Amino acid sequence: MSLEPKRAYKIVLIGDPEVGKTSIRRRYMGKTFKGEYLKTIGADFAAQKVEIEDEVVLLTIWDLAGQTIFHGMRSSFYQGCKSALVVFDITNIESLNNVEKWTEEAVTYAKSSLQEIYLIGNKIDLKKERVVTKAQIDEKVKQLESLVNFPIRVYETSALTGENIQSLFMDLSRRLIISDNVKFEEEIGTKRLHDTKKEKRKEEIGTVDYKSKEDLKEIISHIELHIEKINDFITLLKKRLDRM
Ligand SMILES: Nc1nc2c(ncn2[C@@H]2O[C@H](COP(=O)(O)OP(=O)(O)OP(=O)(O)O)[C@@H](O)[C@H]2O)c(=O)[nH]1
Ligand SMILES: [Mg+2]
Repeated sequence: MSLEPKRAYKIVLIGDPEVGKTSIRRRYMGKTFKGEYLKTIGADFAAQKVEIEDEVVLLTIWDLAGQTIFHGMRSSFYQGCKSALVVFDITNIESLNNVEKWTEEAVTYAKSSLQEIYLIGNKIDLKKERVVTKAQIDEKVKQLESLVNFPIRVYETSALTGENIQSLFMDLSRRLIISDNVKFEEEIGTKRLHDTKKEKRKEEIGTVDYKSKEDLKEIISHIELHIEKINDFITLLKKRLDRM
């Protein structure tokens, strides 16, 4: 397997100040956890190679400043972003209340490039201080799903212990790769259908004589062959769907 990444995906970490966006990114990059809070100025960036599904891809992870003062400059960082990780702190209900605002910001500025949104409840190591319930998270997911056209995936993490950080980024990368592959197959499928149409048109304009029984049989087997190809393609897409 070549170790050179063939594709790159841009990901943004967003959410209220102090929820742990920078800490999640640092933990994923294998850096040590920092207990003191150092607010992000504007945005931070890191790139990480990921080997998954027999492919190597490059994740570029943008960790945007949560402070209101940086709102104006944040918008330009969403361009081309495929996944948005909307982070809240499970010990701070206000940070969950604000996730809609963050989701709207991502949808507005990332536009059509955005393919998926993850809702991340961070700081799960602080069990005794937890105030956000699972029911409140489920309720929030429903609200977010009414804002966007794709399902919201939920993860609970700890940047302190590292719990669920690797699995989150692996899941996210795998979904991006699969969705890219399906798009590619759909393009091939469209081309095949287009070719079938062209063949049919040729027959209609008289390159095949319909009069004899043999000719008619040949046309039928010709069309059946195409139907077979289309059915194979449908089966392939259904398999992909089952794995999503
Ligand atoms: N206990 C615990 N503390 C955490 C966790 N993640 C982050 N923190 C702490 O929370 C504080 C804020 O973390 P940051 O990662 O800087 O927060 P941020 O979301 O990047 O903040 P801004 O850059 O201002 O938007 C720091 O003191 C971290 O040590 C976690 O999972 N558990
Ligand atoms: Mg930060």
